[in-house]
Amino acid sequence: MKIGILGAMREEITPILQLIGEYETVEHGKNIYYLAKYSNHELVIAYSKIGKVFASMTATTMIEKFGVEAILFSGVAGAINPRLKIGDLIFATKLAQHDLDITAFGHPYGYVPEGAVFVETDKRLNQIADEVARKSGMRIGRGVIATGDQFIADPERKKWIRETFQADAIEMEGASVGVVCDSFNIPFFVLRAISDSADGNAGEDFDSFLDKSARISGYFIMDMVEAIED
Ligand code: OS5
Repeated sequence: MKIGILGAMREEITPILQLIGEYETVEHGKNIYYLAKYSNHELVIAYSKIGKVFASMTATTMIEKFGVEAILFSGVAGAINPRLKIGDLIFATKLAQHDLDITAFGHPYGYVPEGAVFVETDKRLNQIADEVARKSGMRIGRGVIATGDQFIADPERKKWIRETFQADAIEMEGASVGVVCDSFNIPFFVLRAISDSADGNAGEDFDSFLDKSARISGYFIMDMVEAIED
């Protein structure tokens, strides 16, 4: 199978590239795509740069130019659910764009006509994640992830996102990748390891835990790649 592995920041794909060791590179649209073989699969790996626009573009390129048949997102997130602690893994069952607002027209937050508030991830990939976690004795959570072009470091905004979308974690790319994959009927999976709690300490925590949490997510994604059948 041809699988796309996407991160937003370079740090989010570095552990994956280190594990793979050998790859070719192709530059396209100011991104580098790393092509490799791993466990009977062809992989296309890239970091998009931060935010929904860059992530949408890279996901679209993976599908339209490189022909990937599934996309796995690997990276870090802020915790919204107080039960999530730094280093914990969570995958999205569904995602919403918390910064999408045409409520002036009577629509709910996160909704635009011909879209939907939530985009759902692939049930089979989510099941594989649960199986991989069970076999390796790791803990993994599942829940709602909210996406927006904002780094959340404000308890009031965090509370609003939790109450409006029942979100468990926050990041800046997942829902946009989901909208692209849903449009092209490509199964997708979003995994995040917690780097901060989206509060007043978020900036400092993020800087301290980015590398460690990115490694936790990246290693788990590669265990999943091994568990995916052709
Ligand atoms: O990709 C962005 C979203 N990521 C998940 C995340 C998150 N999202 C929203 N709110 C939170 N509390 C979150 N916690 C984790 C992480 C990432 C956040 S934006 C981080 C930007 C950090 C940075 N800015 N400049 N540099 C790093 C240095 C630099 C310079 C040149 C090239 C590359 C980096």
